[in-house]
Amino acid sequence: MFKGVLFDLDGVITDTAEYHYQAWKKLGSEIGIVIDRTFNEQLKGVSREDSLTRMLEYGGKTGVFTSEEFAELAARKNKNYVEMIQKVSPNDVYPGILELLKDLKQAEIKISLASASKNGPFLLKQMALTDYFDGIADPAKVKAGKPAPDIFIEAAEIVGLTPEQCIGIEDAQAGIAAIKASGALPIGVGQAEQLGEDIPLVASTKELTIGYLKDCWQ
Ligand code: B16
Ligand code: MG
Repeated sequence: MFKGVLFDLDGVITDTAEYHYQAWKKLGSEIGIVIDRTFNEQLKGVSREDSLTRMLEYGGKTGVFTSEEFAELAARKNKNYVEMIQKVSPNDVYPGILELLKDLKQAEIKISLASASKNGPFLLKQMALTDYFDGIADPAKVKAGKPAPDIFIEAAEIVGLTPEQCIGIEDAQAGIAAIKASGALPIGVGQAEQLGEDIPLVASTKELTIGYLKDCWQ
């Protein structure tokens, strides 16, 4: 049996992925870069700075901004995003997630957060989920962001496990790649088009029951 579950946050526990998209879109419109949802798939799970780098590349503006301006743009996006997430509440937890957390706790399976977001602890607090988590990996501490495995390795280690003993749950291409590279068993939330045909996928978090996780493990 698996001994831990490593959770992505944005797009798995709640729909902040939409706020990230809106905040990047707004920043893009201020600097003359138009992004759409297809491009946004590439930003999911990717750190703030790496997302900005990708967006500048996409808009043909690589090298246009100094490092100070780059930092200002990243901070501006985050300011908008942080304003949007003030209203996040327990009502915003995706269907099935609270039941899953309760069932995992009852089964004494470790619960750890493997989010690239520096706003993760704030969001868990807003949704009243902090107490369910045995560990929260700090994305500022890991060397390389998703698709590198580092954050999933860290999330397993802080709860005393190896990734091989864990299931990782993700909604993003970069995140699934990171789980695979870590050695944990991936489960994707989303479509095969984005996440691939080779892993178990659920269309909705409602399907993420402890029974489903056990089936995937076997
Ligand atoms: P922040 P996850 C990721 O969270 C988001 O998917 C990604 O869009 C965002 O850029 C990244 O966190 C960094 O977030 O700017 O709040 O530090 O999906 O890994 O939970
Ligand atoms: Mg995500």
